[in-house]
Amino acid sequence: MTPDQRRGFVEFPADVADSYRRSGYWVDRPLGELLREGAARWPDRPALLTDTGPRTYTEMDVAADRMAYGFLELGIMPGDRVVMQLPNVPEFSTVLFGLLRAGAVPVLALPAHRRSEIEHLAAVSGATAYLAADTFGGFDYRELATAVQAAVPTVRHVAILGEAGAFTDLRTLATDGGALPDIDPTDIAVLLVSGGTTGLPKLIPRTHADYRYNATASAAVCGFGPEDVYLATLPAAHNFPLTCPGILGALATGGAVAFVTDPSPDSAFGAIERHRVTVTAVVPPLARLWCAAVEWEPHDLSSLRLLQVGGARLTEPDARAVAPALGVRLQQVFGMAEGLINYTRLDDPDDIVCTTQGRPLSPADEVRIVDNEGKDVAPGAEGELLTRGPYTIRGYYRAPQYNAHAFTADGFYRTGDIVRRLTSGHLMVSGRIKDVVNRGGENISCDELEEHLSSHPAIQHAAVIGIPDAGLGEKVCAVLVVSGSMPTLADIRTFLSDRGLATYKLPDLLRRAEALPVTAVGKIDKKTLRSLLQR
Ligand code: OOB
Repeated sequence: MTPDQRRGFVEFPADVADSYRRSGYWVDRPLGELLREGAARWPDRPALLTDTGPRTYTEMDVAADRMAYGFLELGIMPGDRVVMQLPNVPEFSTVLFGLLRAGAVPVLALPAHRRSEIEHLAAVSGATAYLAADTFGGFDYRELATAVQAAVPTVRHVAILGEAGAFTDLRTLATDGGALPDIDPTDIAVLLVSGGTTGLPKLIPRTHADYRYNATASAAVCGFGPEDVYLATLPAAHNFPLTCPGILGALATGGAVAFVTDPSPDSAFGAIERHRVTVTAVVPPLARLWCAAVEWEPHDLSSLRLLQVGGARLTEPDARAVAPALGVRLQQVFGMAEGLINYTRLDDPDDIVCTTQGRPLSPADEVRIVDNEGKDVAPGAEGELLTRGPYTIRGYYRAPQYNAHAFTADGFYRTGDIVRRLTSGHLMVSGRIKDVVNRGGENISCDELEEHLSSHPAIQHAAVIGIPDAGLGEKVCAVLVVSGSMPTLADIRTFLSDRGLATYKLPDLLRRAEALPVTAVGKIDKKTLRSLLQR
């Protein structure tokens, strides 16, 4: 790791790292080698399925190397952070592997992120480059690139997939080269973006060793093998479709990967049929939509063996509907970009699969369930989930103050999720104590949104809360104390978009209040606020 990359990175303690290595959880090979090992084992098998035909493991491996040489030639140095913001296109995988092999650290931004988030991610990571598609979903990322470069001077390079205009064309970068840098598996491989609880999104440093284990152990639990075809339905930059087992899990086990940019039944069912997809992952609202859509979308889904659902709580009725509607096995996944992933197992009884959110991936995952005072609760009782293990971070990147309360002194991550544990080890998620709204699997930091709202000239105080919603689980409600006339929802949404906020974070509902209830210590009392609104 370069000294610049190391700054603000909380490493695993040396003795713990040694024990993970000795137990075989960590192997001393970098993440970018997964594909090279795949090419050695399954040279002619398809690795990537695209609308213009398949690419074999060998072809992808060569493409990844050429991409890596191209990045180095452009001036991206080993250790550099690179904000990568691509939609679910086949190039996602070659760009990712190219960066990994060049020793650069992709900062995996979601396509939905806008100026506010991207500038923040680039600034905190000290990124030297920004990679994006020209346009996607009606949004022009070249304009965003211009704004990011103007605001964050470290961003020296911009490469664009598609019509690059004044920027470097990502497609013409690939080139032949001599040597690639050596990579230490304990270095940061990728920086994931957290849903965040306070302020702007946090960066989650995942090392080569831990992230590789995340992918391979997940692939084993999900029974991945060379016959599998994984469809990236959710945004590929998210931990769930990327590595749980996702794209990386499929490529680690000889399977093939396909991408869709649009998760609607119309588009995704077509892709499942065309590519004979066996596994994919969705969030609960999408699972429910897919179950309904089999009535009107006449596609052959018979290849699908496993539907993973996670990111937000799946209700029991929705869980029970999956197998009969889609003819697949359901798997509930309760995970987090910070690390810990819980899966229901393929051989779990149906009742467990439909009523729990799974159990930890690794025998080395440590789970504690604690009360308000941090004491372990009685077996089976509810409490906050704390966790530590071979693929759970020990700290957010460059966030020492935040880390001081997000982690315990002995390195457990405070998830902010309220769970209870069955004797089988399966967890049931019953709530959360962190101040986020989970809108259909997208976590939105209330704090971040409140800060933006407070900068509106008419708004004196703002509180953001989640309102239960049958479709999305929760909707974003902004409660405003205003001077003068109340702005409309459309006004507020435009105001926030103009500030560069991602669309999924915009409020769905507005409520006016004369004052906000406060707790004894003077914090906004969201519990009271929620009950006032639901009356
Ligand atoms: C996944 O990761 P993140 O980082 O976007 O969000 C994590 C948070 C969890 O702490 C929890 O609050 C919530 O999202 N969550 C769930 C859940 N899965 C995630 N809440 C209830 N039930 C579930 N099944 O969302 C993520 C990462 C990897 C795999 C799957 C999901």
